[in-house]
Amino acid sequence: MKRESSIFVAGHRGMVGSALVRALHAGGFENLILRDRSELDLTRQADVERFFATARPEYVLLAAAKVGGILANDSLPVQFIYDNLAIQTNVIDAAHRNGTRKLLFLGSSCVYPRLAPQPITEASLLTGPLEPTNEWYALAKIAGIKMCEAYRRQYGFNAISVMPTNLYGPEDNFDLTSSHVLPALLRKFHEAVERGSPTVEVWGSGAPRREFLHVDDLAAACLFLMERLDEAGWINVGAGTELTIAELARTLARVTGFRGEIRFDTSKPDGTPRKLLDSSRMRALGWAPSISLEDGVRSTYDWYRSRRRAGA
Ligand code: GFB
Repeated sequence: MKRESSIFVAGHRGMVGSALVRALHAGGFENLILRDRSELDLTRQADVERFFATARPEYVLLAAAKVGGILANDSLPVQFIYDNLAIQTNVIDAAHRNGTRKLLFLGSSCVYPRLAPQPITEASLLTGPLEPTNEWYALAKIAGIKMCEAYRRQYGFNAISVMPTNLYGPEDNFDLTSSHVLPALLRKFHEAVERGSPTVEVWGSGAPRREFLHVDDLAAACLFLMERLDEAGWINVGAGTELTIAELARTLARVTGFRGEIRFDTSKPDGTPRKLLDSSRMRALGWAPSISLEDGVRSTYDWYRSRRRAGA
């Protein structure tokens, strides 16, 4: 991508999209095309076609998606499969037909089988049953990966797919019913300290293991891949380390200053027992994350508190 290239960041108001915009601005890319949902509904095919025919972006970063934590995934199967299939189908096809030079599609580590050997290599895709709590989302994302492959194979369209591990950072969703675990627990501990509550409830057994990557590291990885990767397939982007949900809870309690009791609510689902990506392909290309979990959590907590102070 050149500094003056036109780049459409789909989903620029979300956590990943806004991190991509920050990284692009920092890299001197100023010709960004951004549309919020009121201007362009990406689930409407005719609207997407009209937009692409006029804007004709040279590059597309497809970060628009219906996303959420374990409970949202489990309770809104239609939104997770329909919205994601519609958004990615419309955008990938319109990009191809309107002269886009390269498109980056964002998948998720939950595309891999529930019991994939750990760490999970790219070759694990479609080798076993999915985790039931997020299979609707996973199926849509698998279809997105395969669409990128199909457009490359049939039309030579330069579409690449990136599989990030569990992400966190500024602009994350802190709503307790739809968020992922890290923002949910930051908020629960923060509010417990504020209210002087003696206990905080953590869903599940605390035993599942997860890998967390700061979204600014993912954004840097995406821009790196826009320069370095032009081939079929999909590539994992992870931090390389994992911890249990109980360990994560203790880390977040420390950062927020919560000294009370952490209780595990085993009536809530655990989800996949373990999800650690093998990111050796990324490492071999020369990319590595730079934000430790401790630093990333502290800066995300600072962001969350300033948001609250601003009344957002
Ligand atoms: O982050 P999370 O919702 O998603 O949950 P997944 C991770 C683990 O944290 C699960 C536990 O074992 C949860 O039971 N957990 C503990 C909590 N307390 C909480 C809480 O207060 N809120 C939440 N949300 N979890 C997601 C998929 O799976 O992974 C998405 O649902 C996406 O589709 C994402 O792929 C990367 O890691 O289980």
